[in-house]
Amino acid sequence: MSETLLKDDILRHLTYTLGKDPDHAQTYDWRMALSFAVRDRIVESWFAATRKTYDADAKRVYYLSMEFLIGRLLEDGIINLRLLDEAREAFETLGLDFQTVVEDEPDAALGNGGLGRLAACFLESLSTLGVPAYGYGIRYEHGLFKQGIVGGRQVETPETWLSQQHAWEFERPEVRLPIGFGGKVKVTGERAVWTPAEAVDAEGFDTPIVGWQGKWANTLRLWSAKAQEPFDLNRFNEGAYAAAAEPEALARTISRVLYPDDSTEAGKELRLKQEYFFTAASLRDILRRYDSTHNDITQLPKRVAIQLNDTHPAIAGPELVRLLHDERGMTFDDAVETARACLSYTNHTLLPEALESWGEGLFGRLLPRHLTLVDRIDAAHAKANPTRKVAARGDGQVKMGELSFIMAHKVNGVSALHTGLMKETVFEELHRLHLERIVNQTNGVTPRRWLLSCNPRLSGLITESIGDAWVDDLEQLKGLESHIEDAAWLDAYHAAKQDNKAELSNWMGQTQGFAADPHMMFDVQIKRMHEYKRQHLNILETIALWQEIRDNPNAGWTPRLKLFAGKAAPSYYFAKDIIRLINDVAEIVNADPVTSPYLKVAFIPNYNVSLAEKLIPAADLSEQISTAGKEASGTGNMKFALNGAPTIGTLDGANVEIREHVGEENFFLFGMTAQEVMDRRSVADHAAQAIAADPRLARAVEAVRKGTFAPGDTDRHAGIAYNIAGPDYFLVASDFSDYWRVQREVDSAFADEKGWARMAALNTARSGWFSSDRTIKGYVSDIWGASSLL
Ligand code: 9GP
Repeated sequence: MSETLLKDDILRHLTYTLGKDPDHAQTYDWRMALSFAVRDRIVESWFAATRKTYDADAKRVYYLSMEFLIGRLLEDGIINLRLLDEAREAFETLGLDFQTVVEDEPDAALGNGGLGRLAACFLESLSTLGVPAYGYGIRYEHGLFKQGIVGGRQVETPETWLSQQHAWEFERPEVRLPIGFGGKVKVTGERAVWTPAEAVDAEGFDTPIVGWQGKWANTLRLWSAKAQEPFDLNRFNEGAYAAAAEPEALARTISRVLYPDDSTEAGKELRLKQEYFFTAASLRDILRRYDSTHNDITQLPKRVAIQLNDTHPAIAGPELVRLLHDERGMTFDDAVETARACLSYTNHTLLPEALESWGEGLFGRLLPRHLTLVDRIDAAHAKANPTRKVAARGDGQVKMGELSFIMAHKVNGVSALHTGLMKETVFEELHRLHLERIVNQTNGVTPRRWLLSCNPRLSGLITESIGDAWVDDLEQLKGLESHIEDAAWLDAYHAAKQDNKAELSNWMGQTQGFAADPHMMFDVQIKRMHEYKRQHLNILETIALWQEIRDNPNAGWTPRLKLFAGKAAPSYYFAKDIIRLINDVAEIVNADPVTSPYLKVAFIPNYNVSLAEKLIPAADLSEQISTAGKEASGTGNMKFALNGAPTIGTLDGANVEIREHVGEENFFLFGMTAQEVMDRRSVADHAAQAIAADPRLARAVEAVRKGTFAPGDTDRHAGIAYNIAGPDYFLVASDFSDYWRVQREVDSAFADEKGWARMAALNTARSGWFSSDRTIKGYVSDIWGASSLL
């Protein structure tokens, strides 16, 4: 570890790296100077880790993911290197506010939600555990869009995290790999030569990811698309300036935006190009690294484990076969076996719209060689297994779920329930053929970011009570249970939550023009906006509650603040309508003098990792209310439980395991099970029946239908009301009554301050199993066959 003082290094970087006189430096300059000073210290363990990996000729894990939702890195680095006190002190003596500097960092929002955030937690845990690993993804110029709320509606603008220099990355101009598309395939005998029609270069940018206590650092390598010929000078000289720049602009398009809207043909093509682009670049990089110290390619699986995060990198199967067979001369069968021994695949959803498939036309046009390889992979699979029913190609489509399954030696789900459902539904036939292939690895979250860093009050109390070994051994939180019966300790636990709530409330007052009373229950639902996550169930219950309080204001209501945050995909209109309904309800409800002391509603715009870090420590109640069978796992649910917010939730995803761990008396369960959901769907008029049976629900739906929350535009929310009363695929109406009933149990439980604090503390004490360190250990032993070098 560096011998110099952090403060001296900050000043040195300010002067010599940023060229700024301290007297004129702005927040940005100080933040960059601090980041460079911290980065220097990370680089030391990064190099040491790389050397150790080479010396040990260790197996490396390669995590291929379209998304890495890393958020900010400065505080992560400071916390993991245990520099917090020194950094604070340095800024104090410089007369600057440390928190302002840290919060100046833009979020790296290279992901949509859970899948991307999981990838980020996994990288941190891999480093904490000292497992040699690389994350591979795309260096999007624009991450997930910025969400504004205008007139209650979501408005999207581009996110610009790279408009300032990104402090953490190292550009690798020497790592520039050509990636081709389209063109012709010439087959000679067994082998084929593919001559692409167009090509772009993939340039690597490396970010070191440091683990707890700086003992190890792994690399996140993100690919940026560059034109091979940056500029057409002849056309420029002809005066065709736009045309001269076109090749450059077209090439850059590939890494310009996270998840371009793929509702159009052009959008689909771009998406497939992105997937092939980063997967092909990563595989070539992996083989290059392997070749630098090995000369027997058949031994590849001993040194290389490649994890496919969802189906986005599924093209890795045929691409690796192509590299091994066409380019390295392995027989086709050996190439498939070798590729399969390296590859494994995580499924993150059972929703049909998220299981990718590509039309053969598009696929064959962009990747002609791969299309024939998919057919050969299918044929070999069918020959080896008594089936013709499942194949990666069929009905004019290339099915990436099937392809990933067939090309992986292990396939995993992300919670026990989800893994079971995978076996019974989407992969039923394949599972029957390969009984050992599907395994479960329940998700987890890194305690460094999701407790130690985001919740200093609670983590301070924990460390005072049981020491700090919990930080990388989270099951030690169990040691808190013996403190819970101590009234003074429980008061301290409760006070930490109250202070977090007061802090959030101040922040909301300053930034949202709305400061909530911290004595209200902070009831929080923050996640992507989606019908299956049922934010509309929550807002419907809010409406019913408002109506009931108005009817009877003196019934002793437990004051609640309903907090929402989340982004809707730009072309997902129903989800956007739900955002508008929430905002419209907030406007009416918050202005109602009768209900105001008991009920407030807020939608906080632009949900991202940093906002989650603010909201979760201040939450009293965690809303995890998806239709059972639809949420593969959830990871927000784990963060809330860990930070002492009991869950109101369905038996879905990892909620099931959270309930088992924290105890059923510390979890508010409601709603149908996954099996009951399936049965209920076959009842004609299920929604109408549910509405007829519950006058409270009928009244709330009617208020939405007739435009109570959109005076002057009374049809505005009719679509939502018709959906709930009609098709209601996600069974909002059918689960409403039970949700209402359990919410009232929550009211009474919260009114008992001590009882609630106890329940919250037990959630913290019993959530240690949900550390991503535990999850990674599972992948290491059951899937990757890698090991820790610490
Ligand atoms: O929807 C799942 C979420 O339940 C899970 O926690 C997360 C990480 O495994 O993945 C999400 N899936 C996706 O984002 C897309 O498949």
